[in-house]
Amino acid sequence: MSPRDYDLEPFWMPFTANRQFKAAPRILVSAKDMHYTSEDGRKILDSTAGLWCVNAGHCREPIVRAIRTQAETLDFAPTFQMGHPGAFRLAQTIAHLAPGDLDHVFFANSGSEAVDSALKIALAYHRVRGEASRTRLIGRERAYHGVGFGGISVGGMTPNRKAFGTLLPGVDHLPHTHNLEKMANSRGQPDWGAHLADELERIVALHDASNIAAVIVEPVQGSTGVVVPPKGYLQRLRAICDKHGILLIFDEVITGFGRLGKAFAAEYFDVMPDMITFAKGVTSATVPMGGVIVRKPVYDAFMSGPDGIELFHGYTYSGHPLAAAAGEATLALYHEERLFANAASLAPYFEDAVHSLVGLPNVVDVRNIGLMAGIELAPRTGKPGARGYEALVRCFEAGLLTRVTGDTLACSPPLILTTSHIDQIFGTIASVIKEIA
Ligand code: PXG
Repeated sequence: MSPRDYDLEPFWMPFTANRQFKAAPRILVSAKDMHYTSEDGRKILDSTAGLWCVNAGHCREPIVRAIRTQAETLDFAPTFQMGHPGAFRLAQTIAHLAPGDLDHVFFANSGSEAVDSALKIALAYHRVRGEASRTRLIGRERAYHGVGFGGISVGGMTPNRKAFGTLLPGVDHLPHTHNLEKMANSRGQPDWGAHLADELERIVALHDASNIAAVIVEPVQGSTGVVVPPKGYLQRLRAICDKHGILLIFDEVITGFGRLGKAFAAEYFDVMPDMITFAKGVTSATVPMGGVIVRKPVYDAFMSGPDGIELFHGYTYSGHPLAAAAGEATLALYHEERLFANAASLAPYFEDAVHSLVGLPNVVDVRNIGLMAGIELAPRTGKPGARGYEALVRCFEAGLLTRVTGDTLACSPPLILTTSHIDQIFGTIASVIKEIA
């Protein structure tokens, strides 16, 4: 290992126990395809596609080339009152990939900005149609929608909310659908829990539909540890939203771009939301980008409103040329290598492999869908998260990058993986689980 030419101290790391990390840092210095290389020169198998995002695998040549060429050709073009071809071409490709009439794309630079954009579009949509009283937003417990004030307001992860005051007013939360007694070790969608969608009717009864703008959910909750929607649940949410004129937003920042073996979870579950938020996989995380895909009637409502600027919202870097080039090259690679189909065809093998962990010490639940899996460990008495964190550290020492949230390990590998990678992922996790008390 060469000596570090940098100091660890000045960087305030996000979502990381800084003091714990800096005492024993895990530094990644390069990556290729399914692997990272650590600072001490070890190859680390990536079972999480970075942070649920490197869907095409690391440092793929066609994407690298596209970014390099773009940087040499047009580094930046103003977003307002100007355009550049890449943003339009990428929007068109995304619109083609999205199901039904989800056919207009608004670009942001992250999932958090995508969520903020979608919530604002929902409010402005009702207003432009003369229903300005529809202002309430409905999220869900345990949801992760990023860290902007919009996202943490509709989000449902207590630690992400508790330090930050009163958040957005007028937000309600649906109950989450995870229940160990009713659904432990389900393969794919649990049979139990569709009725939890009916809680939306109670919220509507409380406030009246005329005051409710939108419901936002992750079709599969990712960050909280892979919570798969019960059979029929998303369909019921859709039906209740339809009945009351409420917009349904799917936050597909994780599930978009092949994670479930289809372009979007909306297609996988055959449920059409009014908007989809995306980020991560759109560029395979090579350049930050996020966005919202909007159904035609929503877009049309704005375009038939008063003349002038239809939506007073946008970012300096909306549709940034480097991100657009990376996105185009990434989507082309997904297509050429049939990576969504690869994900779909490996999903049953992945499912069997993760369920082989059922019955190991302290494993209280194993859950999966597509190429997403959660392995929930029992917490140590009085020390929630400690067992999960130890598992993460030991996996890393054994050459495997995994993800932990509380005591749940999560896997979401790049879509280029093979069965031997799957064997290595769950073989390593099994031996680590057997080692730790
Ligand atoms: N929505 C969803 C569903 C997400 O998963 C965001 C929005 C926000 O995206 P940005 O790009 O603003 O981070 C996310 C992000 C984890 C983890 O370890 C998950 C995310 C981010 C960081 C860590 O589970 N998801």
